[in-house]
Amino acid sequence: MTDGTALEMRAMDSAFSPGSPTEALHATLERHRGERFLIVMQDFPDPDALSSGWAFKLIAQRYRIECELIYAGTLSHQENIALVKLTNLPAQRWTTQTFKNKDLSLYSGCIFIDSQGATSQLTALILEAELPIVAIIDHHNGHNELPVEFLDLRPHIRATAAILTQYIQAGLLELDPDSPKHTQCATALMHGIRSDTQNLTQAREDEFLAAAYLSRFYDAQLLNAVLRTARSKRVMDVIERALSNRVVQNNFSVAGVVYLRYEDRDAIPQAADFLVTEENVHTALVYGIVRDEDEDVELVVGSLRTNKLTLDPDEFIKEAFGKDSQGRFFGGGRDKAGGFEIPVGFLSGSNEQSDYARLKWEVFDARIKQKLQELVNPSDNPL
Ligand SMILES: [Mn+2]
Repeated sequence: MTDGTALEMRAMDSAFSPGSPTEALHATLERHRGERFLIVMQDFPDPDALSSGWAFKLIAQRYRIECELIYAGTLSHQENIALVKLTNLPAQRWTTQTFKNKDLSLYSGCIFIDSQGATSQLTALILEAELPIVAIIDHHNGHNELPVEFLDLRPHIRATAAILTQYIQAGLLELDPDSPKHTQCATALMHGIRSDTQNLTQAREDEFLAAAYLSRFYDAQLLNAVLRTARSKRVMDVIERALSNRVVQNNFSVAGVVYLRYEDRDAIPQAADFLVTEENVHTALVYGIVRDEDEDVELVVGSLRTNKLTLDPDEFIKEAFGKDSQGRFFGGGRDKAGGFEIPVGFLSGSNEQSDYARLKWEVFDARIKQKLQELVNPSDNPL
């Protein structure tokens, strides 16, 4: 593969269509040649974020820009762990403590990919450290409020991996079919597109064209290996709890799964994925209290899945749960999926088996059902 010489880059300048995001990104990276960036993903990065972040890192390398691809939470879905391990994806966990211990003077900027900063615990620290935000590339709804040099927000695109593939295709990175790293990254991008479009069933032209391009470089066997990873026993236990606790009313299936370990929080969306497959159910909402023993905090985490075309998960979650004291919504969504997080705050802590823990769960469980009541059943029967 050829690397980015100054001469080649000058040739690239004229190659991008004027005014295109590719041209603007190229100009931005050119201005920062030789610097170091942090690519910040959401706390619980999914395949779309992981693959897009990696692709960005490879693109930036052509401008002699070194990037660390980081997340503050955990890789909690067995498929995400498999993706990272099997493709050698260079993601690193930086907790808020890790971040505070780092020498930030090494970095001249940060990049948000597949998010606009709202889903990372690191964002507040980044703003505090006055680390400039160089780029935001995302496909979620909402408008960005952070000062940023390069912004590419495309809510009509179903996967950020399709946006990154378009940059690559437009010439920001030449994929070499003989490079194992490129093959692995193309496979990760394919997985990112697949996973944000429900196996391409929600894909539109942009995603199909991106997948068609990646099909020349990806490794189908490797992708299969990632997809074959099995659910852990603890995830199965949460799904079992969701099944037995579910209440179905007006085609909504609502289930509280009580307490979960932090590493298992991805069991919640997986349980919602499962509940929405029941006959006569169009929308499933699963929630539980996630305990982070390291930081000694608890969060109520919920996931919504819907097949109902007229239900907008973003609106639904915002209307049901509202905002926190700082005016930020507890959650939101995109097509067919949404989620929320409510800090337990002062009530956090205690032994899971105690009466106090049971009471606390009952309070949150009742409150969530109360909040959902009006939306699920306007005629006002208790759930
Ligand atoms: Mn995404």
